[in-house]
Amino acid sequence: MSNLKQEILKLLKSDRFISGQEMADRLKVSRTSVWKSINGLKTEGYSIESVTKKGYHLKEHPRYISPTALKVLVEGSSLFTRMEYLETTESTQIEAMQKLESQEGAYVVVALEQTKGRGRFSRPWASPKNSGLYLSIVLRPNIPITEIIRFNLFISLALSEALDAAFGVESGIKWPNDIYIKNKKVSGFLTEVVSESNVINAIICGIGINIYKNEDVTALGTATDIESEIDPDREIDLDDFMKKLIHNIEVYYDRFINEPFSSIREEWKSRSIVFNKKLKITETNESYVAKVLDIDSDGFLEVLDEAGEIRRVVSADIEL
Ligand code: BT5
Repeated sequence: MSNLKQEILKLLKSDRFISGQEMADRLKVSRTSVWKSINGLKTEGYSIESVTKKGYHLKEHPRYISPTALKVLVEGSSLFTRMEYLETTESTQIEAMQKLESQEGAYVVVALEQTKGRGRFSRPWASPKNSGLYLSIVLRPNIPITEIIRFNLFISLALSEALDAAFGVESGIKWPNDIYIKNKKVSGFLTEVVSESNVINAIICGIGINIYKNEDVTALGTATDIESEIDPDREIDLDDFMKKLIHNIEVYYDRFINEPFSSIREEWKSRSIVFNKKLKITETNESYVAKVLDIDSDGFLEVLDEAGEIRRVVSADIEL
């Protein structure tokens, strides 16, 4: 049998109240083992209450993702073979890259804190302890490196939809790699690639999501977090969000491998927040103001600049 804590967590999540005896009977273990596992889950942050004559129940969700929850996710995953859990690290991107040789297949590295979290172009990503989710996913698609733009489009949809489903918010995609709620950035991702002869060996996609309010993040002025945006009557359940995110990544990764961008283009456009606005666009050495007209079948933006010229934008920063 898999780890007892995982099985007990599953039972606690499926029933409103469940007695220690019932858990012991269902899992064919002693009540002492059940009790020890419950204590283990409490140490991981689960608030488990025992009510006389009713049994145990999950009172509050932990403010951070737990190692046991990750193990439950790997068990049910059709894609990921391992999920590594770290209390703290410089960057999950670095951790994920260091494991490329020793770890086969697709895997995930999750941290509760990053001391040197980074965004694109080595910009910093504020990653305070127990305030956000910081993870890197490793995938090995074996396709031409030029496909990476399309990958970002599929992943942004997976992320935005998971946020909305788990937290009841209305997030939007800011091309190429940001997720916004009401004009503020709640999440960003960074896609790095290891390739040989223009074929991808591995994609290392790092995702950062602001969950709880934190001064380091609020101080940026352009950022928000789920706690500030969620309906106050609704609970933040990180295990549920991770489950939905991993599921969406599995679904959209499969679609990315098998389908063209056109199959998600309308869905993607309906979530995009860059269309028909005048925005400042910064490409490598040039900044200009332009209106975003459309996104083509390759995932490049078509923009109309102030001189009336239509440009095709491959990689850029966009200011709203
Ligand atoms: C990104 O870069 O948005 C990609 C962020 C990826 C972070 C994840 S966390 C797990 C994994 N491990 C890592 O080390 N990184 C990945 P970019 O588009 O370059 O945005 C960076 C800019 O966003 C910064 O220059 C700040 O202005 C702003 N920023 C920094 N921290 C932020 C935060 N927590 N929330 C919102 N905005 C932030």
